[in-house]
Amino acid sequence: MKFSYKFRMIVLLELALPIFLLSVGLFEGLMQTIYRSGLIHQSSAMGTSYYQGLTLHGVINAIVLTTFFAVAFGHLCMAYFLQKEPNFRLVLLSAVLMIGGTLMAAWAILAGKASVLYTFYPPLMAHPIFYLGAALLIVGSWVAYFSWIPLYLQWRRKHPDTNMPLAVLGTLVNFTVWFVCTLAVAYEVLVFLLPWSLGWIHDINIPLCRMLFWFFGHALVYFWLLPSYIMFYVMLPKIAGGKLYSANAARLALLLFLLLSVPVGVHHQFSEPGITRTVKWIQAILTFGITIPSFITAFTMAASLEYAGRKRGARSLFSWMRKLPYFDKDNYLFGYLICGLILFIFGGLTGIVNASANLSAIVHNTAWVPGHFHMTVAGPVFLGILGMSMYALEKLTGNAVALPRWNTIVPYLWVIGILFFSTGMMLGGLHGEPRRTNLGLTYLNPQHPLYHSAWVMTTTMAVMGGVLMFIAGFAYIFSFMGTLFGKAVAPAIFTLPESEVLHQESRIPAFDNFKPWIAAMIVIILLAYVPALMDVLRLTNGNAVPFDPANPIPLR
Ligand code: HAS
Repeated sequence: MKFSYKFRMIVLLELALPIFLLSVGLFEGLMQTIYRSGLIHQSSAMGTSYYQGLTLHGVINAIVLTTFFAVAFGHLCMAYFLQKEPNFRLVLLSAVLMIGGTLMAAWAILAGKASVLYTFYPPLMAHPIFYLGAALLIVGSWVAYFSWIPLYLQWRRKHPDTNMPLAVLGTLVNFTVWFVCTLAVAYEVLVFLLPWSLGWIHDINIPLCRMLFWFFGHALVYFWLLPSYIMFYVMLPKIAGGKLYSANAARLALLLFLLLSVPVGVHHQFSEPGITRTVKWIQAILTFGITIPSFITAFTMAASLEYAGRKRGARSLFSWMRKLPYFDKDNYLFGYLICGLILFIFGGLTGIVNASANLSAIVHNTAWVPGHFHMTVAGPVFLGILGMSMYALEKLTGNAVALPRWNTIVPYLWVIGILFFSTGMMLGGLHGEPRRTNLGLTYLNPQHPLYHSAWVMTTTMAVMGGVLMFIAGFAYIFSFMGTLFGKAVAPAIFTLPESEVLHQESRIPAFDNFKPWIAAMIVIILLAYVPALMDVLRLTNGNAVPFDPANPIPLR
């Protein structure tokens, strides 16, 4: 499909700006592993403090990159599969709000006025511009969502009896979850954090703010994940050389995320005293429920990949794994997606450990948790973003991929890096190593009375992983920028790979209609969150004073 010049330019900007910022995000990630391993014993390096760097790392990599990509990929999926571009004014407004918001938040963090990490929990307090910037980024992404709804409705009127394309279903599910969950964080920011940071109110209920954050925060992880699930279901079987094993399974998996992505946020608050055990138990059960769509995905993808391997000549039980096109530089997207899937096996299993309230008591707030989430958000999510950003860049510009061999090995190098990093972090976590702590100042400083030799090996593994990830990340950025500024070798005709389905399945109308799922979503959210909110309002109160993370003295 040939997109208009202005639409292409906006999408390219939304892909390239966060990849440019990623250079800072990756560097700060490497610095985290260096501080933690005790290679340096400083509270700041190169003009950036530990918590400022951790905030830059989390906000750029986990909020800015993911949101920009979800919007850009959403534009591409909706326009390509519905064969019509969204309203350009809305596309432009969305981009302006997101870029403006990002610049505002970046200023506050770089000026050292918002070292509050990506979760911006009170009592850590940021400059009002940080909260406003975050709010604008979110509102910008809503505008993109609103620009797709009329496109879908027009298409639906013309095709009342045809299943909507899978990528459209996934995109709309994702942004519906996003819209619902961001309402809570918008409320937290506008009603509590912003007035508190402006000095208009002094009392703020910390557990309530945390609950509003996690209402958003766990659904956020599926907002990160679903673009990759769209790539797995719609594109991976085709580029592997096979077919999608079951489209109905894919539809069911995507729709289940509507039901269960939001009402599980309390699993981040299992240690919170102001929430009763019944509420925690209900949300733990729902958390086990949210693994079901991922198990469906695991089986559907394994079956689809096995089919592809057998078509490529595999005969014995497991030989299909060897036949897949791992190092084909003209089919590099396969490498990014398969590496993401492989990491997600471990990311998913460690998530199931966290979901159990009693095991969470062992791992909560230890290095285990970043070990888990680097195999999810820095696994299928990040690799899907890198692979698809390169693919879209190539197709939107017609440019040849620069440094194609580097681009092909990036995901494999990244996987090795993550395996070192996450294994080190998780082993350390099981031995009590705290997360979000500059260990080099105390526990990994041999001169300090708190020196803890048991964490030397685990943090050394993590820093080795950090170095490999840094090299892989920069190899990608060079390849991406080389492609962006390279010469066109083909016309800019945009296509996305679309897998055929292996079995002819009958159409299930409920899998092609959002209404019953959205109704069920609202009911489950109310059942899960009304008792949780009642607990937190009954058992906690306000009066918290603000803090800076590096200083135990209250700010005012
Ligand atoms: Fe999580 C904490 C539970 C998934 C991200 N999680 C976090 C945090 C982040 C995060 C960022 O219950 C930290 C937040 C903070 O800063 O405090 N998580 C889960 C569960 C799942 C899960 C049950 N998490 C994710 C995903 C994330 C993510 C996805 C990002 C994208 N998580 C938790 C809990 C905590 C938590 C607690 C709080 C911990 C605490 O105490 O603080 C599930 O959704 C996972 C289901 C996944 C599976 C895996 C399916 C496998 C697939 C691959 C198949 C591979 C094939 C390849 C077919 C069941 C699909 C085969 C081919 C070959 C060639 C071999």
